[in-house]
Amino acid sequence: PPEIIDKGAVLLRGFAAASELRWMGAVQALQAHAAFRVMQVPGGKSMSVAITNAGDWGWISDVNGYRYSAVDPLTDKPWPAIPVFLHEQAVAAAASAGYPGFAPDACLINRYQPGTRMGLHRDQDEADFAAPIVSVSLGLPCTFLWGGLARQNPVKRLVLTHGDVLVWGGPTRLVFHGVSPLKEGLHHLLGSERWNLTFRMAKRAL
Ligand code: MD3
Ligand code: FE
Repeated sequence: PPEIIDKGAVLLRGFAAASELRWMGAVQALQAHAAFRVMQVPGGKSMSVAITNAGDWGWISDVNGYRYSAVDPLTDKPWPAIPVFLHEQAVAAAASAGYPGFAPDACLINRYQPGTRMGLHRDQDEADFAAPIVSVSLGLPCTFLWGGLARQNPVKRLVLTHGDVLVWGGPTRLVFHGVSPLKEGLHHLLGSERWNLTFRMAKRAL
């Protein structure tokens, strides 16, 4: 049964597990066209995780800031399309969490290795905050950090495991969130990695 984890935020445990091989095969194929890479952030440091994208828009970062780009800065070519099956699954997950009409035009893929993390941030580069974000976890488990609408609010912890799908929208769409450093481990399909895919409506309106 869907778990409500915050106002508007729904956790579908294991939603993607039944088709895990299709998810992983799709990501393998995508990264042959748009490689995982570590991006710089404003201030000159680098992100901890490696990322790539699929879709009409890809989220990128450099010393000048964060934005969505239609082309991969490594190749100057468009990002690969979001595979049809993944797009359908993301739309179905959103609908079952109470968000009909989800039409993602961007899929950001994060690759975690042991010790890598994602600091507290909010996703605010999208055009329409009425649209939810659908997040799919594959591989090693992680501790997801979920705070409030202000950075100083207390943070709760939630373990996300292989196949879990989190749909985050509504009044808590702009909460601060992050991921604790990945612990060493061995997943039977992904080895020592965790992959996270987030489907977004970057430029489109709900
Ligand atoms: C809550 N990714 O890519 S997924 C990100 O596991 C990101 O790689 C994390 O935060 C990861 O931006 C967390 C869960 C998630 C995704 C988007 C959200 C939670 C969210 C957007 C708003 C609020
Ligand atoms: Fe985020």
